[in-house]
Amino acid sequence: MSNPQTHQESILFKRYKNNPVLTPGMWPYRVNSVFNAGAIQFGKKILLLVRVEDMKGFSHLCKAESKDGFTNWKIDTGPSLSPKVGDYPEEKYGIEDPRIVKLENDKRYVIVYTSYSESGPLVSLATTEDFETYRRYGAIMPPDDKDASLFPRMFKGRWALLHRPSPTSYLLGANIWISFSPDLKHWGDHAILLPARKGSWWDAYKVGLGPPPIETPEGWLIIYHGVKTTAAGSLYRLGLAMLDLDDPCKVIRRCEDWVFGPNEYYERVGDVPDVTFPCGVVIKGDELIMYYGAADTSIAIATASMKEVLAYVMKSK
Ligand code: BMA
Repeated sequence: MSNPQTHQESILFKRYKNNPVLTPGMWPYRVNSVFNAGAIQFGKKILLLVRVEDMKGFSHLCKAESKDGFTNWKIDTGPSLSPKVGDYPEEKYGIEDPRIVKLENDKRYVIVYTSYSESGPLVSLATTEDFETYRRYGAIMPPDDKDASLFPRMFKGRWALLHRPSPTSYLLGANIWISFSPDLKHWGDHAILLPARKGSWWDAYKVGLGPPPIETPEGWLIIYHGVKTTAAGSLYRLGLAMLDLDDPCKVIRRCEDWVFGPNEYYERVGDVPDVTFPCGVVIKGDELIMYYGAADTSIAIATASMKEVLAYVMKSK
């Protein structure tokens, strides 16, 4: 039977023909699922820090590298970054959903990830230069908070972080916030940046950042997920926004329509059905390569032309 939703396919993003590219069966050790990977160009390779859920249900991060970013993945033979509960008790139930940025004029890569603490999910930060050894900064936002990424450079002498605190009441909306820090450790000047819409919108009541902000001539391109709650469960789809290049507190565009969502079998069926959840992109020339978790089970790729994406975003309101 052909997929009844195929006519709703986005024109901007195209799925890679051999999706999904990374599946639990490919792992060198026994795992439940592999999804929501951070991505970065590292030397000549594309490096993913993959969220791996073990057979207990806890997540850690595992490195996978590929020369072309699509094929021949070399996967670490064990966990690359595991919860370190003795020193960081907030990592008790695992670490999840990393977003990686390379700092400008700096050797460091910053990884912002979700730690699953006894009091719920929160935001943690670590740095690395080589993806072998990591320096942890610990919890930088208290629970409940997730879907966070740093910007790769400072604004007026301060680092900026996007993240998504969750309010106690669903109807108040889980919105994307921005916060600032002089040292990556102490954060303040918290403000709502991109609120969830309300009512029947595709991104009503819950939104969260996808990959790190992407620097473009038009501004910081934001790919975010919106969650629509239905009688049958949640639908995780993607939308686009643009922030001012010099002042990321200013949202200059926000598209109305979602641009990518669950459609193929591997996105619709899995541990959590109907989820497309990117945590990383790599830009090569005009090609935007987006790595997304599919149904919280495997990792897939969709590509887009940066030129087309920018034209689409800038012609919206
Ligand atoms: C979100 C996050 C993601 C997950 C998604 C769908 O809240 O926890 O890690 O992919 O739910 O289950």
